[in-house]
Amino acid sequence: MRNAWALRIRDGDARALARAATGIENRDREALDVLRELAPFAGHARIVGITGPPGAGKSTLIDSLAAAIRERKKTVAVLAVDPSSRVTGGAILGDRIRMQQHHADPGIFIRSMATRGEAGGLARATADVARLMDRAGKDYVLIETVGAGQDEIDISELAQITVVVLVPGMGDDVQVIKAGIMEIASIFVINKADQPGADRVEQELHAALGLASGTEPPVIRTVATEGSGVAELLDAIEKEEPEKTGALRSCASDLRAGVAIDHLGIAVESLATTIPFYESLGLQVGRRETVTSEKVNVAMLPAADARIELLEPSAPDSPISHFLTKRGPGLHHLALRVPDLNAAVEQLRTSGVRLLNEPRAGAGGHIYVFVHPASTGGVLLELIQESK
Ligand SMILES: Nc1nc2c(ncn2[C@@H]2O[C@H](COP(=O)(O)OP(=O)(O)OP(=O)(O)O)[C@@H](O)[C@H]2O)c(=O)[nH]1
Ligand SMILES: [Mg+2]
Repeated sequence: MRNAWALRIRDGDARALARAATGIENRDREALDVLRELAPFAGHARIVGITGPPGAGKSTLIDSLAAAIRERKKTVAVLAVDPSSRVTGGAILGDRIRMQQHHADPGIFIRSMATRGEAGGLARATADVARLMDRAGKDYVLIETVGAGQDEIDISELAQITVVVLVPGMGDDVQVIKAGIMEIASIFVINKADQPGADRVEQELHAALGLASGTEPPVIRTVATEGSGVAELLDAIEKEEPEKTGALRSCASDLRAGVAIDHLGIAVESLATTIPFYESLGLQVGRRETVTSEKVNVAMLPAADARIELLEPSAPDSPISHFLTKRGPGLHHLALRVPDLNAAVEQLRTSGVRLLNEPRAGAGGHIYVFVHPASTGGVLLELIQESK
């Protein structure tokens, strides 16, 4: 590590860490470089999302949980996410006051994050700050978000373990929540168990879970204001097998450094009938070729920095013929250009992602690898080494 700022963070300098977090929220180049510099340390922390309806006691619970973590001599970062839609000032202020008792403790890092205006900006900043905390060496990263409907940030995308907080009096709301966040819960908490109706909500929950298949996640009752049940919650979190995908996501920011869309591959029955449509939009065929090894005729139509790649089978046993038979014409693959293909491949492998081939040279001599659609949201993904 050559970056002095990054070195200070690894030395446990809390101010250097806080400054990096702010820089990352502001998409400051130097701070993002620090994040990349720390990449070798990725994957240490347990990233725990705490989600649930407004006022469920998430902040109070996190406060107690942080204290319990510190008692076990572990370090923790707390990120509270406040989408602009619900920033009244009160929530963040309340959290600050509550958290003040921890402020003297360098083992706890606390940050409230509000939206930066840009769509998806909060999610991205939160993810990167969480990665920073992981790479800085924190043992736990706790992220508070409001779930159920207000999906400014999809916590399950980021967290390895997702704790869904329910409260008495939710009644049929449990059924409603089921549609959204039931699936992502690794652990359920019934907070405010000191209030009437805890039994009822637990029954509703079990009924809802009973309808779903698979093993039931643990259900833990807490009274966050008194800290009861919190040790059990921490035990459950420690026992959970962190999702593998989390590790991949913790690296996404490095991959993103220079990632660009290279092209979109579209499988077509006939180039001759498809090309005129794209030409009518003002695109022009830049290159045509037949790739004999893949049995495909290719037409490349440059569009700004990327290209549209039309793929027509050149033989009945072409992979594109199979695709057309199975799925019909349409998006065949997405190709992304990455700055360091070998590093990307290594990270994907460590994360258990399915690669379809060893990196190899394709048309035009570029090196590429295919990633199975199961890992990418359903589309075949081609990763291409950016030419130096
Ligand atoms: N009786 C009781 N009250 C609780 C409990 N946990 C939290 N509260 C209270 O519930 C209120 C809301 O708590 P918060 O921790 O701010 O809830 P939150 O889910 O973080 O709220 P938002 O961030 O605004 O969505 C506060 O007045 C807490 O003191 C509990 O276990 N029992
Ligand atoms: Mg809160």
